[in-house]
Amino acid sequence: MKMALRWFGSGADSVTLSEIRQIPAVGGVVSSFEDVPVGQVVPKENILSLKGEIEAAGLKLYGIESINVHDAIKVAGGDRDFYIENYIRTIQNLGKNGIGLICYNFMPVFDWLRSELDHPCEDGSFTMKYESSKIEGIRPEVMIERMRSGSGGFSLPGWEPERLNRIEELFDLYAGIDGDTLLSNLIYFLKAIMPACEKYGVKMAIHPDDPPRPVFGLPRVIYSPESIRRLLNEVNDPYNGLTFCTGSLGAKRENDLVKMAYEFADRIHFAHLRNIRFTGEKDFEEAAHPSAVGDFDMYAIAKALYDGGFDGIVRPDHGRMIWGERARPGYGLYDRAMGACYLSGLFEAIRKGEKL
Ligand code: DNO
Repeated sequence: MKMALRWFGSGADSVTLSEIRQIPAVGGVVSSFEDVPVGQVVPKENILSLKGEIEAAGLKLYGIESINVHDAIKVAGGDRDFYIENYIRTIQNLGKNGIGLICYNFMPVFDWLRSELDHPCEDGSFTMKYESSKIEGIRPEVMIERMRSGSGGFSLPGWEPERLNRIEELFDLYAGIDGDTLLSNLIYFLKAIMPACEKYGVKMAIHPDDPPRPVFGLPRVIYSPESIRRLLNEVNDPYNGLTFCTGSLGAKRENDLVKMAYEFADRIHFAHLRNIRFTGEKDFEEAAHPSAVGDFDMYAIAKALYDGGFDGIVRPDHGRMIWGERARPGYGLYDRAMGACYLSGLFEAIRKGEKL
């Protein structure tokens, strides 16, 4: 197990590499190429410069989160093979330069969604909230209108804001794409890239859908043990793996995170370990990492990963804003640093406990 922090890159992150370097137990980061548009090949030069900057700070670049997948691939557009070819060239450039992990998602139109980013908590910290009534069941036209007028009720922290200008076009693209079609488009993509992943040693780790159910009429593809099992079996290659995001999968109460961690451990290449506190059947607030303050048993999840043979990268996930920090939603320094230490402690205890 290697402990990482997500770092968006100089200029794109309020947290610096030298701050990350001071967190005990964190040996590296996962990072991204925010200046390379989705669908384009990530040039070798960008990879070398990112890697060089991170290594100069005494850290390692453990992987890329994310190399986003172009919509043409997700909807099987006429030019999907062109974009798949570009993705393969990116895999080649990464692998040849020693980067062996890509986290990506196959969510239509949006990345993760929350209804509130800055909710004041009793203890003086601020956290993110998800209220299903503000997101699920809302018709796309209503949602688009609310987004444009800023009267939201929801926020898009993981999204490129310029996509708002093309939002109708994006929704039109996905009209008629149901869950099965989306899954077969994902399988087509994975089968096409697997030879390159094997050749260049790059593991693919799909991030589950967040929230794990349809939003604004858009289908989902990775949200339950059955859907994960199906994908892993359809493309039964060790390079086709999972980002085990406890907060995303665990927001569906039926998902037994401990069982899932154990069952999929050998195909989990990357783990996002965070905790949430349910405030309703589908509603939740993002909690700090320890089991004591949320609804997940983080020890049992870490133990299931360990016992199942997981040996990938772990990172703390969304942190609250504490001690007056202002940062990208979920991605400040302090709460994530505490999360990294807590999670490292769990893994150390589990590892050493075996020998006593
Ligand atoms: C949220 C993140 C996601 C994730 C992407 C992967 O905090 O986990 O934005 O990076 O879905 O493509």
